[in-house]
Amino acid sequence: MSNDSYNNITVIGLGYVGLPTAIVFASRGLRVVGVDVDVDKVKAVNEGKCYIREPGLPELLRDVVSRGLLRATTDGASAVRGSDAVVIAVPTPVKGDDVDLSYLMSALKVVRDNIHEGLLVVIESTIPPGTTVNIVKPFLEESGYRVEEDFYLAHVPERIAPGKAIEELTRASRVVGGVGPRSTEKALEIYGRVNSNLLATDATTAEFVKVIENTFRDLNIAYANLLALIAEKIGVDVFEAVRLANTHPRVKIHLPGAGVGGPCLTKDPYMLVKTGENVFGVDLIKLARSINDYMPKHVVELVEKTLESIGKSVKNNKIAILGTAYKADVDDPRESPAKTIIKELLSLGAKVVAYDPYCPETFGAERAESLEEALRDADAVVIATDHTVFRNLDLDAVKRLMKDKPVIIDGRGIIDYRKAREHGFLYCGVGVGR
Ligand code: SAJ
Repeated sequence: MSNDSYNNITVIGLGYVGLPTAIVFASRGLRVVGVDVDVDKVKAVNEGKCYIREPGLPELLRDVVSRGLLRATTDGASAVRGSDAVVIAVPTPVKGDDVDLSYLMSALKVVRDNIHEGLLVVIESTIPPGTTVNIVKPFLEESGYRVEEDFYLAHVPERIAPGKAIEELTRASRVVGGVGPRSTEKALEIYGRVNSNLLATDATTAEFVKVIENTFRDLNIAYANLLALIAEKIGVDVFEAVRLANTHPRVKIHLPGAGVGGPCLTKDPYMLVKTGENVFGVDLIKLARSINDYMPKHVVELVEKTLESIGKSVKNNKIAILGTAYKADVDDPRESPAKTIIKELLSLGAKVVAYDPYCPETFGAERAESLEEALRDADAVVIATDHTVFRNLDLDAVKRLMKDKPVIIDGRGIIDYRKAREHGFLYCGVGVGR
C-alpha cells in the first residue's frame, strides 16, 4: 500500500495528548482537523495559540496552522465524514472502582454515526484491557459496517509524558494493536508517518501493555516510598541508599517523594485492578496506590513534627509551598500531591502560600508571584515539586527572607541536607528525616 492512503485525519480531544498528536501529524504533511467540545480550545488552535506548556509545540502549532494543515472545530460529524482516519484522545477518568467511558462513548457515537468505507478508527485513550474488542467494536458495528471489511479499528496507547511530547511522539516506541491484521496494518501505516519505532500486536495486548507500564511505575515508586518511611525510622538517607542499590546491574528503584500525581499513574493501576478482579494478589496494586496516596499526608506530618520540635505549631504560621504542578518542569496540576498538602495544612489553620513558576493553580492557598514573595516571613518552606529552578536555591538568600529558625521540608530530596544545616536551617526530608 502506498504511503499516501491517509491524507485527512481527525483527532478528537485536544488535550495534553490530542493537541500534540494533531500538531505532529500535521507537521508531517497530513491534513488534520482537531475536534473538541471546548470552544476556547478550538478558537486558540485556529489562532495558532498553544495552551499547554510543551517545549517546541507553540512554534510547530503556529507553523501548521499558518500552512493550513491543522484546523480545529467543534463539529465532529463533518470532520469524521471528511477523514480517512480518526484518532480518539479523550479522557477516561477513574471514579471509585469504575472507569468512566462516557467521553469515549460520546466520541465514538460521532464516529459511528458518520462512519464510511475504509475509515480507520484509533483509540489512544487509556482503557481497560478488552474494551476495544468487547465494547468499541460492537458499538461501531451498530452502523451496519463490519470491522476488518468496511472499516478498521486499533488501539495505539498514548505514551506522551508532558514536557517531552514531541520527542515521545516521534521517537519513543509505540505499541500498535489492531482488532485484526488489516486494522493493525492500517494503523502501522498512518503512525509510520510520524514514528518509525512501531511495535505491532493485537488490541487487547496493546491495552494491557499500557496499563501494566504505568502500574509498574506506580508499584516501583510505592516501594521507594515505603523504603523512605523505613529509612526515616532507622536514620538512613534513602536517596543515598537507592543510588547505591541501583548500582546493582539488575536493580532500578525509582525515587521516593511527596507523592505520585498526574492523570496516569493515579488511575491506570485501578484499570488493572478491575481487570484482575478476583485474581489472587491483585490487592498488591491497591496497596501500592495507598502508599503513594499517603505520602502527601506524611509531608504534612513532617511539617507538624518539625515545627513542634522548635516550639511552633502549624496554626497561624506561614508555610510556603514550592511547586503545585504534579511533576518537575510542567505546568500541569492534575492530581498533584501539592493539593493534599495544601488542603491539609489549610485545615490545620496554617497560612499557606504557594509558588509555582509554571502552574497557576494554588489549591486554595494564597498565590505568590515570586519565590521571594512566597518565602518572605515564612516559618517553613515545603518542596512539593522538583522543578529544576528549585534545585539550586540560594540558601543564604532564602534564610534572610524567612523568619527565625527557618524550616525546610524537602518532599523531593533536592536540597542537600548537610548544606541546609550549615546554613542554619532545620531540615527535614521525606526519606531522610531530621
Ligand atoms: N514520581 C515519583 N518518583 C519517581 C518518578 C515519578 O515520585 O521516581 C512521581 C512524579 O513526581 C509524578 C508522578 O510520579 O508526581 C508521575 O510521574 P511520571 O514521570 O510517571 O509522569 P507521567 O504520569 O506524566 O508519565 C507516565 C509515563 N509512564 C511511564 O513512564 C510508564 C509516560 O510514559 C506515560 O505516557 C504517561 O504516564 C501516561 O500518559 O500514561
